[in-house]
Amino acid sequence: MQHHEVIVVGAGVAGIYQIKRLVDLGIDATVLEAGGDLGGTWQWNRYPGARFDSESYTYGYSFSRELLDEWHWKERFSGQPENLRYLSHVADKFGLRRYMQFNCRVEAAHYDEAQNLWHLRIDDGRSGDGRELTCRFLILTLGLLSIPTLPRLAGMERFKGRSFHTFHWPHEPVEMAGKRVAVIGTGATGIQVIGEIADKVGELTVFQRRPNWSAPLNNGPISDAEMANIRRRYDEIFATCARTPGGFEHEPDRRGFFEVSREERLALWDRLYDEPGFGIWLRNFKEIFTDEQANAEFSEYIAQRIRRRVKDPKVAEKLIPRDHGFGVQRVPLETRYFEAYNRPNVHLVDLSETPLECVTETGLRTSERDYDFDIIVYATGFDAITGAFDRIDIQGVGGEKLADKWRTTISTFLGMMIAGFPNMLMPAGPQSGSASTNYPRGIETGVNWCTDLLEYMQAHGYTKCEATEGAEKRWTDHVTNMYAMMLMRKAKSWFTGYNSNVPGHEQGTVRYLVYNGGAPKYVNTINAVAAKGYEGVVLSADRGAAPAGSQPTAVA
Ligand code: NA7
Repeated sequence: MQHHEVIVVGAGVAGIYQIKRLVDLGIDATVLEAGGDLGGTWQWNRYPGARFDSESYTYGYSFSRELLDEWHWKERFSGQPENLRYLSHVADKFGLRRYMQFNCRVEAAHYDEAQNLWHLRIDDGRSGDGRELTCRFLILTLGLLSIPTLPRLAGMERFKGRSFHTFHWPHEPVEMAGKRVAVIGTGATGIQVIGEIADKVGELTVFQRRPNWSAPLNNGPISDAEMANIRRRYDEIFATCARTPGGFEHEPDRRGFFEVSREERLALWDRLYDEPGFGIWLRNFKEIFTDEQANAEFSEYIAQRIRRRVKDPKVAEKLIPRDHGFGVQRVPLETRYFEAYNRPNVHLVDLSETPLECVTETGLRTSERDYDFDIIVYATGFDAITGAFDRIDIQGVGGEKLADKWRTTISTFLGMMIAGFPNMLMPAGPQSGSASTNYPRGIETGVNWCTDLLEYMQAHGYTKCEATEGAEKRWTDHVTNMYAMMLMRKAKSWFTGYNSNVPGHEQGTVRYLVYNGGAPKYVNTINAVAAKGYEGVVLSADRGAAPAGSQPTAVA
C-alpha cells in the first residue's frame, strides 16, 4: 500500500501550487489527478473561445520572480491553449510532474481514527492493494467547476450527430464549417463559444432559457514593450490585487452612487464599457451590489448598450435579463457576442417561450417544432463548488459522510477545514476566499495558509488538526450573514448553489457557498487565526502508526 505524509487530490491551478510548496518543504507528498494530465480547468475546457476573464498577468502565479520574468503573456486575456502551456511550463520548470499520478480518480477517502490516517481508494485500473493509499493529511484541490452537468432531457443518447458538454470538448479539432450547430446555455461558457464560432459554422442556433448580463472583454495583444513594463510593475500589480475585494487590479469607485450626478455616473460607465476586463463590474459603484435602485439604473444602462448593438429589436429584448440585475450573477465577458445575433446564420430560440422537450435522432424538439443539427453543444454549466466533494465518498470521524453533513447546509471553518474531518484541508473550498475572487490570487492565499499550518504542526510536534464545531458555526454564520446585504442572494446562479440539472438544487434555494467579504478581509481573518496559534483548531499529538507494509514515497 502506498503511504504519503500528504496526498493532494487534483492537479489544477491549486494542486500545482500546493505540491510545489510541499516539495519545497521536503514533505513526502503526491498528487492524484483524475485527468490524463495536469491543468484542471485548462486541461478540460478546450471549447473555442475558452479564455481568461482575468488579466493574464494577474492570473499567473506570483511565487517565483524567475517565472514572472521569463513568461510572456501574449494576450491581455489569454486563451486555453496558452494557459495550459503555462501550467505545463510551471510543472516542468519546478520538476513537479514526478509527484503527480494521472488517471487516478479518488472514489473514497475515509478517516481512520485509531491510526489517525486517511485511507483512499482510487479507480485507475490497478487492482487489489494497489488501489488503496494512505496519508496523514488529505488536501483537496478539486476545483470549483470540475463536475459538468447535462440537461435531463429524454433521448439524449439517440442523437446521431456529435454532441458534447463544453467541458468535454474533444482534443482533436472539430470540423464546424458548413455545419448546423446548436448551443444550449448562455452562461459565461455559452457566451464565449457563441461569439467565437458564429462566423465559422454553417448555421448556429442558440437555445437560451435565461439571458445573462454580459459586457465586452476588450481583449488585445500584449507587445514585448508592454510585457516588459508589466514585469517591472509586478510587485505593484500583486499589491493592488491584494488590496481589492476581487483580487484584481480593478478597484471599486469609492464615490457614493447617489452622491454624484447622473452625468458623472454615465461618464464612468461609458468609460468602463470600453475598458478591458471586469472593470465594468468591479470598478463600478459599490451600491450596484447592494441597492436595488442603483442596480436597476445601471442594468438599464447596459440594456441600452445591448439595444444599440443588436439590430433586431425583438432579439435585443430577448437578450436582456428580466429576472436579475447586472452583476448579481457572475458576469460573463464577451467578444462579438451581441453582434453574432446580427448575422443571418445565427438564430435565437427563447426557451422561456418554447421549452425544450427532448433530443431526437436528428436534433432537438421544443414545444413548438423540431430542429435538425449536426452538432449539439451543451454549455449547461457545472455542479459548482460542492459537486466534486459530493462525488467522493468522504467519511470523517465515526464514519460521518461529508455528503450527509452538507446535504442541507454547507458549513466549514474559513472554507478550509471541517469539524469531524481531521487533517483534511481545502485551500479553495466552499466558503473560502477563492470562489469569488481572481482564482489564483485566492488559491495562493489558501495554499499558503494550509502549508503554514502543516509547518506549524511539524514544528510543534502535532500530528492532528481539526476545526471545532463552534469555530465552524461562527464562520458559517458570518458567511451566511454577509449574503443578507448582497442582491446576489436573490439570483438563481452557481454562486447561490442553483443548478436545474442537479436534483435538490433546481429550486434556487440559497446555499451559502461563497465568501462575500472580499479578499483583504478574508486574508486578515485567516492570518489572525494563524497568529493566535490557530484559534478554532484543535491541535494534538495523536501519533498513529503508518499501516503495516506501507511504502513511503512510492511515487509513480
Ligand atoms: P452557467 O453559468 O451555470 O450557465 C449555464 C447555462 O446553461 C445557463 O444559461 C443555463 O440556463 C443553461 N442551462 C442549464 N441547464 C439547462 C437546460 N436543462 N436547458 C436549457 N438551458 C440550460 O455555466 P457556464 O459553464 O456558462 O459558466 C460557469 C462558470 O465557468 C462561469 O461563471 C465562469 O466562472 C467559468 P439558466 O440560467 O439555468 O436558465
